[in-house]
Amino acid sequence: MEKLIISAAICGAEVTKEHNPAVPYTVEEIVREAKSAYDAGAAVIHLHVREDDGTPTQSKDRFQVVMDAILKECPDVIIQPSTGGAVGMTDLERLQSTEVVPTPEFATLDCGTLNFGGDEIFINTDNTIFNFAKIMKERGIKPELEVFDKGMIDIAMKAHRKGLLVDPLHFDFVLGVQMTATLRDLVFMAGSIPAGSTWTAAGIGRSEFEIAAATIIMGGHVRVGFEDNLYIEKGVLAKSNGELVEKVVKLAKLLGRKIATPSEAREILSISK
Ligand code: KMH
Ligand code: ZN
Repeated sequence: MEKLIISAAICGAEVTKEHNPAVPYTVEEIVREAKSAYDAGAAVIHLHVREDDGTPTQSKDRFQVVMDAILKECPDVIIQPSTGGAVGMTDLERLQSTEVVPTPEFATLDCGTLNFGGDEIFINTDNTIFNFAKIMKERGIKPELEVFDKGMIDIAMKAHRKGLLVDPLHFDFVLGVQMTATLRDLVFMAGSIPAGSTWTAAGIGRSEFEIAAATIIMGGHVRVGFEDNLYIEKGVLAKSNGELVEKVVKLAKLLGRKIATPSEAREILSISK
């Protein structure tokens, strides 16, 4: 089976130090978490950035500083900036993370609007999605198609029919926000994407490692990290993103899957550096 790409969503925009004191805010803290994940076996860092007080930001300058600092410590890692940002940000704010130099090789593209808990709605209209896809295509950025339910796969395929996405596609199934995170959901999502596509799955909260184990067996790729889950096991906070990645590496070893280096991940994802 293809080697396993581990993505680490190290920071997110919603979790705070009140949830887990190891959630990173400052540049130094974000670099510390990126390095712990990379050293443990992550090939991809899914990146959000914060102000020093923890406020999420999509500031181009902040992304530039953080990305430069991560690359000093993890020179070959694939950094995947978020274009989702935080609920309520404008499209222009969100797109700033794609304006850093050099242009990112990979970035998220959220493929639909969803309920984000309480009164929060994460808005991604068709025009937003098509515009983000067009800009990423023009800039040569590979989109990771973030799909929180099956309808979002269908919206991504609309963008594909418009010529806004380049094959092979790469999806990230984010399970446990809008749709549930059962094995049936995972099998349904994996069976709903075009042949030849690659996929990652992220199980939110307590489903993280169950979804990871199933994904390893099914031949997909795995995302873990504080953005998705703060616990290493029931009731025990993870000390670092590295600890979460280590657990996936152990699962992969048990299940007979080797871990992809960043350069192997680029090959699997058809990303040219
Ligand atoms: N923070 C969420 C509103 C992404 O990174 O593209 C959006 C999100 C998805 O995290
Ligand atoms: Zn994110």
